[in-house]
Amino acid sequence: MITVLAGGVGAARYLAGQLLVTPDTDVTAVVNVADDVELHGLHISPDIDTIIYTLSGAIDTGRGWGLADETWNALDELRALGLDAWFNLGDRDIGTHLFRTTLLREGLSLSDVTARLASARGLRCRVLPVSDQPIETRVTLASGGEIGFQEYFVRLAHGVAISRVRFAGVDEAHPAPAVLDAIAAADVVVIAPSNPVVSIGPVLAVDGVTEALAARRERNVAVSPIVAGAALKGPADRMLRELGEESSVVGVARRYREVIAALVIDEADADLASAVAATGVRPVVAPTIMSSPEAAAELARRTVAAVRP
Ligand code: FO1
Repeated sequence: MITVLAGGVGAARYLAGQLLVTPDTDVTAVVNVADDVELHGLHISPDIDTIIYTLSGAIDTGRGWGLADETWNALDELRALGLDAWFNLGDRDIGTHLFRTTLLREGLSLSDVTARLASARGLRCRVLPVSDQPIETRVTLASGGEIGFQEYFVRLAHGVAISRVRFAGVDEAHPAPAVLDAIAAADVVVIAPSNPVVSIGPVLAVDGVTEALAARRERNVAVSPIVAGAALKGPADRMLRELGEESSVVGVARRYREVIAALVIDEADADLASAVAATGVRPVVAPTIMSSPEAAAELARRTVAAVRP
């Protein structure tokens, strides 16, 4: 089994590649839930939905989130009624959030709801929230004040400097059922090329996850989301720098070195391979830009091969 620790868009692309080279039923995604947000009475789980929509082919490929062929009537009505609807929810996407919110209110766990969403969209791989308890990424702005992740990422378009990130609720959160077993039983655990701070960070922060990974470090590998010092999408590079870390493959290796034996870095960073090795993590140089499904499949094949027993 291949277990993939995942955030949003980058992880979804990687997982789509993994499913081209591994039987679906042999793949488990353990997904960040700290991007989740309650808006307009709806429980929204962006990273879970991005993965399920991408793997089922329903994703809007231009945006990388939400559903294709969307309409925005409900949101237009909200705005016409005077609500500041800054988080764009398409009419079909709202169906997903109504489904999730209804079942959660009936007492189902986030894991159960996610399993039903995944199977309803025909997925045969497992999609596990890292925890069924609420965890919320809170971002402190360098200019002062603390806001929720989606306010930072969407309402402010992550165009502001931050000074701190914390995961509210993580101390009370437990790994969701099957998560620790999905880590222990995996032939290989892959940390997908997601934002190390706010996508993978919350996953590693859940009680028992880092320990479970460290216990089998030799069979764990990460794919750097940073190429030539920059993130391919989103604010990962700036967040690392603003938090005083290095926005490079070396900075990523330092973050993950307790839980991975190898880090896949792009050919653009081949000159940093020895600096990565100096952190105690084995560098694996390979093309990491997933410009096509075939490129993602080849990346997944080489990533797993880097530590496959
Ligand atoms: N990202 C945006 O940049 N703007 C949006 O309006 C937006 C709405 C949205 C709605 C549902 C959903 O599942 C994701 C959405 N995202 C949006 C992406 C979301 O902010 C993710 O958390 C990021 O992609 C980071 O993982």
